[in-house]
Amino acid sequence: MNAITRIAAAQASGPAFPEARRERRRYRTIWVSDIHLGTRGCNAAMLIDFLDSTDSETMYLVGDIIDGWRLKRSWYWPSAHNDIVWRVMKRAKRGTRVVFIPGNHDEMFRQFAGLTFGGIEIRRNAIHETADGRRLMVTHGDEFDTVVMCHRWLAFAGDAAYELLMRMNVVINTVRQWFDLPYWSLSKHAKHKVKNAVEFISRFEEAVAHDAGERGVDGVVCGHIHTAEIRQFGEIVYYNDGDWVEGCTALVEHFDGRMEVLHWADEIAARRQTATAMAA
Ligand SMILES: [Mn+2]
Repeated sequence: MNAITRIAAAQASGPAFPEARRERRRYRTIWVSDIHLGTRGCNAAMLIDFLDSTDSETMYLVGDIIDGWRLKRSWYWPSAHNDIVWRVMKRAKRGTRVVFIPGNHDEMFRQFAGLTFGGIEIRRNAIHETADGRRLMVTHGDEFDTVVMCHRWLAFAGDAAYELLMRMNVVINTVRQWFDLPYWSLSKHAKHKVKNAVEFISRFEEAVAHDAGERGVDGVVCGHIHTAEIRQFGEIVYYNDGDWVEGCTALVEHFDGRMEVLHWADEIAARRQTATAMAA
């Protein structure tokens, strides 16, 4: 049985963790990507918290949602990962327009571009129109690896050192949780110290924005490099929604067209502080 069939079959059982009954913040649009379900690095609990705290008219899944590469090597599918798929499908059933743009790690879904499954539209790319009338190209971004010649992200992400970093990130945050400390991304901090990584990120952003300019859109939303950002390049705005392996971020559009990156670890920490203050 292949990954898609196995994941679909697992949906019949419903969620292991029931949805939290808290008031949800409403946005016009939500973008998330690079969740990497099927890997130990995925911060599933934090994403579940995000999904149970927010709602939107439209939700874009901007690729690398399910890590097919890793699942092919060995099957890893804990109930929390299943719950994320269940929650996304539930959103579609409740009326959110859900658009899935597969990335390089879930490229097995690219063959279904143009089709709709369980209310989820699968597209190769999309054009999103904001409330203030701007047209944004939505794409995963892996095709720009080859444009950025100096240092391929793939080479960096597939690196043994990077994998080790990801594992250490999980261990550190498990220990931090025991001591009730907020989430802290080791890899995110390490990456900013590596000159090659910083240079790659900056060149990638430039290449994506340049391409958007050629296509005549006002901006571009992508993922892939696990670095959330809102950056202006001349007339073009570059948006990256980040990831749920390192940064745990989402990009949102408010009802007036204003865009914002949400750092969910900070949101959880703020909520806890409020709860502690109210208890005192
Ligand atoms: Mn990718």
